[in-house]
Formats: sequence, structure tokens, C-alpha cells
Amino acid sequence: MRISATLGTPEMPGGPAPVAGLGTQLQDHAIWGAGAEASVVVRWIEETHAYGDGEPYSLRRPMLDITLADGGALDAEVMTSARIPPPVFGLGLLEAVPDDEVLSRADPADADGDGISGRANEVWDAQRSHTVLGRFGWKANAPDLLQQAAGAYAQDMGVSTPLFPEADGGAELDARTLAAAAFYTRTLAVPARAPAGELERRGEALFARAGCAACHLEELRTAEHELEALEGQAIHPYTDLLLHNMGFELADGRPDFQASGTEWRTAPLWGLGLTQTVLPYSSYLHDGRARTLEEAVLWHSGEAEASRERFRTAPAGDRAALIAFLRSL
Ligand SMILES: [Ca+2]
Ligand SMILES: [Ca+2]
Repeated sequence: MRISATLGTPEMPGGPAPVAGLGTQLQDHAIWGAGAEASVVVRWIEETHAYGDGEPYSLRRPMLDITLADGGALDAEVMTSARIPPPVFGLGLLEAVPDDEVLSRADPADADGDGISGRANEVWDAQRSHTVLGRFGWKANAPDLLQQAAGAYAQDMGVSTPLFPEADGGAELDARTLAAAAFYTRTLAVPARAPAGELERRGEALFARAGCAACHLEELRTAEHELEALEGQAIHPYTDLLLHNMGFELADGRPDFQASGTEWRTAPLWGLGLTQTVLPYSSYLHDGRARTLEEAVLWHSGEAEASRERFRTAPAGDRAALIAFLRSL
């Protein structure tokens, strides 16, 4: 697992200010000829809890020990938030869901009183130079796949593009190559769902009964799109693409455009069962703290606290069914 600390947010209007000399992302690796900005050592703090039936479980959270290249420490007021990379399939379908469909489910003041709010992030669109709906990234801080790809080139790989150029306006990568990279993530298909048996179907019913589907929406629809293959489909990503307060335990305390320090975008669940098949050492949640799907569920709090408690206090057989359902996605 590779963790990079994110400092502030992209250097864009409405996003937090970058850190002088370090920017918006802390690079603990560097391209040829450059030096890493810092070394980051992850320590895990582990706590034991118990299910309703007394069975113990353990949750761990990362503590980052950051030493800057000059041997110094970060200023105390710098906000940091660790990240693991999210899966990259099915993204074109999520991009093809119209803004109206996403916004129709927002309920920022919880007007219907069901305990679930759901807020849209409004982020800076570097291509159009105005604010738009954010939908990609752990806090929905990227508006589209072209900008997410350009951001990854800039921050993760140190490669400049026409969207995020060098200080003198030049770019190492041309617009056509950047567009091709974005096209790849746009068209990478969602893995086929595993056949669901009785256990998985029971888990699906429990998922609905526990209220998980209030945010992890089973179905969204795509609209018109320049790529015909993405148009007019009912898709099953299990996300509403909105921000939700997930409580203080999971909070990173670092706002990102409209997303507060306790808010996270509902993570899509499709393909979840294959995560550790593709990468056996991979883990879940924004900083990779959850080693298993059970742990990922048990970290839910805030708006999801009642749902998490239904899982935590359920009989072991029901918990296993719900996890089997998640693995089948
Ligand atoms: Ca940096
Ligand atoms: Ca509501």
C-alpha cells in the first residue's frame, strides 16, 4: 500500500490554499532527477471493540510520521489527509449520470427527516474556469475524468499537461495523450457481478433493511453522452455521488471545496468483491484503514450510524450474509 499525504487541495478557487513549497500533495517519491519532498512512516493505532453478541473485532487507524526532506516537520496548522487510490473502472458511466439526477437526491438540510442529508460538492473546473458539480475522488473534488487524469499526472507522477502546465506554460504531455488516458478510464468496464445465491440474496435484503441503500443507491441512469456505449443505461454502482457526514471517527478534518472535514462521497460498491483478488494486499476506505469489508462497514458513523449499529448488533449469520452480498457485487 502506498499512502501519500494530501495537503490543502488543488490550487483552485474555492479549494484550500496550497502549502508553500509543498503544494497540495506531499510527494514521498520523486521522478528521476528530483528529490522526494518528505518521508512518510505509517503507524497503525489499533482498538478492540465488540459486536452485539460479544464477538470482538479490531479497528486500526493510521498515524503519519512526516519528516520533510530538510529534516524538519510540517507546521502544526497544516491539514493532512492520507489517501489510497480508488478503483478506476466504471468511471465513464458515473460521468454520464446527469447532474440533475445527482442533485435530485441531495437533501442538505434533511428536509424529509430520515437522518440522511446528502450534499453536492461544488468544485473548480480548470478547463471551463467556473464552479461545477464534483463527482470523482474520495470527497468528490474532481469534476470529470479529464481533470482527474491531469491531476494524477501532475500530482502522482510529476508530469505536466496542457490542463496543469509548467510555470512557463509548457507541458510534457500533449492534449491528445491526456485525452487518450482519460478515454481509457472512461471506458474501462465494470466487472461482471458474481452469481447471487440464497446467502447473497438474504444479504441484499439485509442491506436494504439496514438503510445502507439510502446512500449506496442501487441504480442510477446515464443520459446522452459523446460515447454511445455509455448512453441511456441503468447502472448499479451503489452510490449517490453525494457527500455525507460520516462522523468524527472517520473524519480527516480537512475540508475540500464544499466537503467538510467529516464528509465523504458515498463510495461506489460495484466490483467490491474483486478488490482483493486484483490486489491481494489492498484495503478499503480513503486511507486504507479497513483490512476487510466488515471493518469498512464498522467505521461508518454520522449519518450511517444507525445502519452500522444494525450490522454490529445483527446475528453473526446475518452479518455474514450482508458481507457475502457485498462480495458478490
Ligand atoms: Ca508537493
Ligand atoms: Ca434526508
